[in-house]
Amino acid sequence: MDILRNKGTLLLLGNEAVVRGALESGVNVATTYPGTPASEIGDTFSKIAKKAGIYFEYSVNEKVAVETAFGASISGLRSIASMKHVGLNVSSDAFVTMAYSGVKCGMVIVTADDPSCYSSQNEQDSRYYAMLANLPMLEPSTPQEAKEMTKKAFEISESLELPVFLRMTTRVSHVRENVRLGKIVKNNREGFFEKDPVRFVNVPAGARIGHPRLLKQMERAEELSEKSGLNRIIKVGKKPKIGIITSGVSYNYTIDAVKKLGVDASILKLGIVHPLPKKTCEKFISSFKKIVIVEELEPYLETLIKALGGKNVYGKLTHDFPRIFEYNPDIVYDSLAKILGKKVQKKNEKIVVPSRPPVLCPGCPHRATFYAAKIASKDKAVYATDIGCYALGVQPPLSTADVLVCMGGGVGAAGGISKATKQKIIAFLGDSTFFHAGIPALVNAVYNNHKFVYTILDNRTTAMTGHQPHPGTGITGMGNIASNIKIEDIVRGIGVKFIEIVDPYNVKETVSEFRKALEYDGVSVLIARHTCTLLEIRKGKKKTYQINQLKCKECRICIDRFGCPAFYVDKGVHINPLLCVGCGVCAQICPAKAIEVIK
Ligand SMILES: Cc1ncc(C[n+]2csc(CCOP(=O)(O)OP(=O)(O)O)c2C)c(N)n1
Repeated sequence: MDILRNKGTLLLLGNEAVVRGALESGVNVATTYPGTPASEIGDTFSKIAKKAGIYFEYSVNEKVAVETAFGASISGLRSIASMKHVGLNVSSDAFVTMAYSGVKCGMVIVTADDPSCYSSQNEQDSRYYAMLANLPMLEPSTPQEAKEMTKKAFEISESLELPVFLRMTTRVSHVRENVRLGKIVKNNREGFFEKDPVRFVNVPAGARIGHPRLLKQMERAEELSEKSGLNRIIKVGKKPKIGIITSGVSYNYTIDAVKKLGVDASILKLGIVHPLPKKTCEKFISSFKKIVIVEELEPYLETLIKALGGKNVYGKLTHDFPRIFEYNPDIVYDSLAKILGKKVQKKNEKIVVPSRPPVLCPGCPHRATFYAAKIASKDKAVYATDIGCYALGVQPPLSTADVLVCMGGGVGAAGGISKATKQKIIAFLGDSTFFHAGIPALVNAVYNNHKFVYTILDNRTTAMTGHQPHPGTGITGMGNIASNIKIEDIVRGIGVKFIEIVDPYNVKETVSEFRKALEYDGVSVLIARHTCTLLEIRKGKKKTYQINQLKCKECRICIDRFGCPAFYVDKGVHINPLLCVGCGVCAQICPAKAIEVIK
């Protein structure tokens, strides 16, 4: 609860600093759908919402998160919606039109981009969404700036009556800094929605009024950007010979590299990346013979600067900087050194460490479900999977991932495969993903008579992103008890005729139900329900298993087919008691019955 402290400094993650910035702005409503690198924004709000006197929710998906925040804003309360970059895709249908209506009270949409795809299915550059929707976007470089820019974003949003984006990236979200605190603004206002259908009802006639209004506001946004003080010029050395334009985390690498290289340079650090302060940029680029653009991901600034007449622009389009993956101080130093005709750094010998791909935890119920699916289908099925812990089934020995796109994409693709082929198909998606994006695909599959097994891996939580609740869990983001929405009721309501609920820890039953589901002529739904092991073991471990070496025949099914990381080989197969959670699934699959409970 330290984040509610009123004075001094506090060591904050970039994401926590965003929350603090919102609290110092008198935010009333915060929404999110979790996703790395943005998750800590929602999780921090969830911890403090009651004490801070604000409303917070884990919405069912990002689109609903943005819509909920919008509803609050047009009712006169400040609101913030946070998500990861791919979540911005999900919410985009909503905010592109919200830009036409505009908002009333400050509304901030936080997107956290993930260069290098550390925990994502792509590394898209969200700055283009600001261009697409024609909305302002701010980009901080540090946690302190993240706090200040969140406040600024609320002010700009309110002054332009437009939603405003705050773009974070992994390194800004997840770095910690001692952040100077301001005063928390408590705001117990009650909102009131004043009807204004011409503005808020985007039928074509309304939208045609909204679009020119937006363009006008964005002209004001550009003037505001010029005067905001968020776009700064930092001079290094006495006689700068090159001009560098940068933003976000790239600024930190740039300033370090410039100092280390000992060059005199002028750095235009853009805090508002949309709309660009054109006059400032034009003046800056006309002052230097060489302009270097340092930015992660796409050549967004580079293209815009060239469009403003920038000549001798060095960046990604000239292949001076990489176009993919996250930057770091070495990449920026070496790229700048090459452009300036200086020596690149001598590389330290690379330390080779064994690769350790993420794996499903010992006792993970998903592993047991995958094992049963493979046995039942004789491993001949096409496995359409989705985003969640179960995506880790891609690793051998399970190898239960043949196609993965986006949340809800696996079950959608399964339908297409079933129409194109006669193959058996098993699709997997988690309970949180079911609520987020899995329901429309199920409706589609039932209505259009697709044929596949729609498996819901129901571990009673959103495990991958940190165990956030969802509508099936019976608890809200405020920590209140809610009546949980039963997945099976939804499935039944959609008209699915084959529905079975199994406990994947019961191998025999799960295999048997998969067999029946695979034979069913239509969409069969199997709900594999068992609470996430990490949540279960927090309540205490019940058993530990060991291998009776006298009975073990070293067939290694437990390792080569089941693949639980608690097994290891050291003159025979053993179970590491520190890793074993006592699920007992391995004891059921061992043909020699050699796996026994430690008494
Ligand atoms: C559009 C979008 N939003 C958020 C995420 C981040 N994310 C990755 S997996 C996941 C959900 C995982 O929960 P669940 O489906 O229940 O599976 P579990 O991890 O619990 O097995 C989320 C929210 C994402 N990848 N895409």
